[in-house]
Amino acid sequence: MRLASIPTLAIALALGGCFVVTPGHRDDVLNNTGTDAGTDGAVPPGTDAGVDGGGSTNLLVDSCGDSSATYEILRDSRSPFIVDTTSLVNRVSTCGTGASPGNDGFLAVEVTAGDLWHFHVIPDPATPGQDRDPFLYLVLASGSSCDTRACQHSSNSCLGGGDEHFAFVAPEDGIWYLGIDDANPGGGVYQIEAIRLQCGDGMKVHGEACDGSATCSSSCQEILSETRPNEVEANDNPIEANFVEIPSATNEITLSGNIGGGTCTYPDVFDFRIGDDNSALTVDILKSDGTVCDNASLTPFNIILRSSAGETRAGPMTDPVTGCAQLRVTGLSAAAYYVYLEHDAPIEDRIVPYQVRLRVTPP
Ligand SMILES: [Ca+2]
Ligand SMILES: [Ca+2]
Ligand SMILES: [Ca+2]
Repeated sequence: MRLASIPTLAIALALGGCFVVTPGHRDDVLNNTGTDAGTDGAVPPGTDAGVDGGGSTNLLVDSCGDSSATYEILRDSRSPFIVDTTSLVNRVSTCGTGASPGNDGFLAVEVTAGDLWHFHVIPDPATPGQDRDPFLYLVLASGSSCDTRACQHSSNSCLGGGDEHFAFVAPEDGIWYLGIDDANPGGGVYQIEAIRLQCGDGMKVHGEACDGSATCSSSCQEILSETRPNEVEANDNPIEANFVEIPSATNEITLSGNIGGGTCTYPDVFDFRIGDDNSALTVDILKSDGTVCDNASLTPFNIILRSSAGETRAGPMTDPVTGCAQLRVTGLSAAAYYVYLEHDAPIEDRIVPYQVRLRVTPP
């Protein structure tokens, strides 16, 4: 996937929050606790190993764009490292819809247009007694200045001490700062993993749905089809969305999946193509017997249609009689689209199984 526009960034950021972390992911991090990621060998936590051999330069800077500070700029993947914001100050108290009274530290990342990056941040499990709730956002540096009032695309998808993830597509060459913030006041110690995704190298890394397997698309998305209709998690952002092949014979497909069951608001994201201008799309949630949802309790989530540029095209909608989430759209152009199943608050008490039917009606 090579996308190079501001709206593209918006989609990846706004919707590229955290996803379900498998035990494997977590082990990868914990096994590296307290060690530096650099390829040049171990140095103390919180300091830079630096592939440049530059010694103990900080990775985190107190004030983004501070030209008097010495810090390393990330240009490639970095396996887990530790940062500490306890001696920093609170600079950004709100970003997007969320409050972020915690201290702020900034991680500088120099990107090339089209790069896919994924950041994984967790409160350091080796630091006991922390009351941390990681909150992430992005700030673009303009020359040497960096205006935190322009913070964008905050991510606080998980309550409490849960992991946060941040995925984005670089819209242009430049330096961006990832704000490491917190929904609780004060500072903390966090583990950060930074991954520059390289789709097509045959190696699946954290933040990539797949790479090179038989069911993997050329954009490193798991392919769903009539014969493979079950969602493959993690599929909670546009980069890792499931790619849906809608059969041309019937122009419809029914997928199944699960949502909820935790303290995070992970959506399920499905990427698909509409082949003809002026097509219509309906999306319905089905009951286990294949009939359309007739009770709103079956859909404790919304259905949203977004363009590949991240703009909301339709939704949320509900059936006026049953209250079930649904989608009815006409006049769609031939293009790529995403269907999101998303909820505003975590569905903590249960995992909600669903069947979702996408039906395209060509002109
Ligand atoms: Ca803050
Ligand atoms: Ca790869
Ligand atoms: Ca799911």
